[in-house]
Amino acid sequence: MNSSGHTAEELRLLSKEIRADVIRSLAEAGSGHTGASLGLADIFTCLYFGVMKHRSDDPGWAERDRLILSIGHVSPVFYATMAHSGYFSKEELMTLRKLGSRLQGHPGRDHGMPGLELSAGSLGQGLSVAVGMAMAAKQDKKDYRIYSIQGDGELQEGSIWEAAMSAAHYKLDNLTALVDRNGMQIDGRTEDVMHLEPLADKWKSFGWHVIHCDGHDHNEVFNAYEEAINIAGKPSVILASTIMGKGVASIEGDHRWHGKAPSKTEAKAFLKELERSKL
Ligand SMILES: Cc1ncc(C[n+]2csc(CCOP(=O)(O)OP(=O)(O)O)c2C)c(N)n1
Repeated sequence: MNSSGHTAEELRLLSKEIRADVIRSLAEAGSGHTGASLGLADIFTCLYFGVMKHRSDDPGWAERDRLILSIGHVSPVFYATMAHSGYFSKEELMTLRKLGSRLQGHPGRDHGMPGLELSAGSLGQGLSVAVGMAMAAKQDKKDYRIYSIQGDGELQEGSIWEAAMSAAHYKLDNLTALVDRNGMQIDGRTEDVMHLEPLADKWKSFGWHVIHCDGHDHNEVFNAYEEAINIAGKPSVILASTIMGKGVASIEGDHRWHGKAPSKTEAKAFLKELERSKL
């Protein structure tokens, strides 16, 4: 048992099932982003099944923690986790990217999806929104926390660093950002496209508390969030090492799966690989 109240085995199976739903829903949609969606399954499991205060039967609960998913393209893992949390049925996952569905390729509040804080897809905007929400919580003397998720390629957007600067200036210790440090972006390795290292030093120099974790180890992820919650006077960022495509060995670490969905035949093979994986 860990801080989530779930056993390690329960969390392991949950993340695996979320990955399977990511594969199934993407194959049904025929398009979408597979790589980082699979890579983020363990982190989403921890957020929705332990870290965040939220109520699937009351998505607008005023005291809820807010998740700002800046990288809207990983919607398949977001939706699959929300379905497992009870926000909507697992059957609805099969409407991903269909006309009229609440579950659009990039999450949109206009489509009526419950529990969605921000319409997202245009990279670089989420951290600024998270900063605004964290400031509002402080002004209103509310205890809820703000969690944001950034892609590592997304950090090449200048607006991220304006937001980082202001979060430190306003001492937003109710804000925890997480960077999905899979080392990949749409065109290849982040370090080849526009290098980010030394990444921890960059965040530290902007006044943030920096935490490292293995983004596929549930305990490490829980510990990282707990450390962040206990830091006073500054915002925290978790640099989570992940592997794009994690769980499907044949595509792990392959940036060509950043924005591609499996065909129905590939999906069958992926599900078998997932079943065989040591996850
Ligand atoms: C402002 C903006 N520019 C470009 C894109 C297109 N785009 C979508 S995802 C992506 C790569 C982002 O890399 P990263 O954040 O590392 O995500 P990952 O490859 O890990 O999924 C790009 C360039 C976008 N959505 N928004």
